[in-house]
Amino acid sequence: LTLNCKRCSLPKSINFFCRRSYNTLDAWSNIPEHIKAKQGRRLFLQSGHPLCSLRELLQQQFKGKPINFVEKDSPVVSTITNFDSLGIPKTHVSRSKSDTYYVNKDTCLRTHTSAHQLEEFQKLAESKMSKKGFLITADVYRRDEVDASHYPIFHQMEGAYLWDRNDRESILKDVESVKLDKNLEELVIDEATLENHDDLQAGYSSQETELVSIHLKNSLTLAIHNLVLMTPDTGLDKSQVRYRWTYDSFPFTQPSFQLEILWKGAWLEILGCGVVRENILTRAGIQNHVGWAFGIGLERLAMILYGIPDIRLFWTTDDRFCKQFTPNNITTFQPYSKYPLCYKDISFWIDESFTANDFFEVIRDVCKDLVESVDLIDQYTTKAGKTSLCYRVNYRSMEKSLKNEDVDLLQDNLRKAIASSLNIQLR
Ligand code: FA5
Ligand code: MG
Repeated sequence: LTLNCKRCSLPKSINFFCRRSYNTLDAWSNIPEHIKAKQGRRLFLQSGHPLCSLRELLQQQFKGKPINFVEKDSPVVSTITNFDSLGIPKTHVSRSKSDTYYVNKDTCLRTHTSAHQLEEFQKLAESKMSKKGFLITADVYRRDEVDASHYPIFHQMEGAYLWDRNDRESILKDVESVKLDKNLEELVIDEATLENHDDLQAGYSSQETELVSIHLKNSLTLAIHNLVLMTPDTGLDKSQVRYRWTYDSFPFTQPSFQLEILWKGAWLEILGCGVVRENILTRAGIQNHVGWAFGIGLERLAMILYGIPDIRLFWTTDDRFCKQFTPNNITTFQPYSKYPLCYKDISFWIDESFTANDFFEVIRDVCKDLVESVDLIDQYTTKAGKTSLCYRVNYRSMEKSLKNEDVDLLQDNLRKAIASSLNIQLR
């Protein structure tokens, strides 16, 4: 027997949105039904699901290190936890209502696993640094575009590792232990070698920063390449795999990097990372340490390793997907027939209040997972200054062939929903 909450009708065990303290809705509240409906799926803990296997396999890469392995439950966090604890400025775009799901003004759904950095660093301090790092896995939430590699709920694994600054020997030893062999080195393009880069933190020397950065990049390249080597020969073309490191920027690391993998002829971003800012360690009660942190997008990596072509598939309950994988194994996704694509265009006049993410959100709410992607195909502004947009909505089910009348009805409902909920004028 599952007890359902009277207010939101979700099972009580997972109705994270209805706890007493979150009851006050306000002008910031913007969590749609399609997000609530997915609470409790916990894909990264479902044995056999590719996201669960990938979590296990990545964790295995770091076994043997003195670190904590953590899985987070409720995605509801305060804005202090999600943003302020990481020094994210009050004006940062990621805080806007068009990018983040808010329960209310002070409470949101975590937008990244970095939200838990501070509390996990605090645990290291409490362990008197007998633990030197952590790996956190959790579901994270973002209002984002609609295409094959973006989904409003996805999963991240956050890792961190620290060294005592006075123990240079162990830093050097660890750096030595993650050296890449010649074959692997040839697959890596490193555009972020710090040579012409003076973006250092005041408290750390360039040598120290360089050692930590090398250890960070090599550890991640090795961990991911080990998984690439586990993929069956029938799947990923291993001779075509390329890794590319470039600079990135995060308020909580400096310098910061990102890793991309060449996939289907294009670079796909897999993770962001960098040297942890000293003030975050200080805030956690850690002194005289230096180290790195990263955040991997698990879906992106799973798509490459398992050959999963569309991010929506992770959420399907179709047995043809779920039953083809076995726990802690990487096998190549066997597509069941691909159903026909049907597209419809939608045009409207906008004013300055329009944000594309609001439009995408209505699409996700009305059409659920039946929309594969949405493309802006035309845009113009009249002499009088009125702007018109035309989007192409690509409909395709992962499970069945959509009938024309199904798509007409969806498009009709979509038109009605955007006309009533957005400040636009349909054309
Ligand atoms: C972050 O989220 C940082 N917190 C990562 C980090 C951690 C940096 C620790 C430094 C230290 P970013 O926004 O780039 O960074 O997201 C990380 C990864 O999540 C991306 O590289 C991508 O793989 C994945 N990702 C981002 N948005 C989506 C989405 N909408 N759908 C699926 N995966 C996504
Ligand atoms: Mg990024």
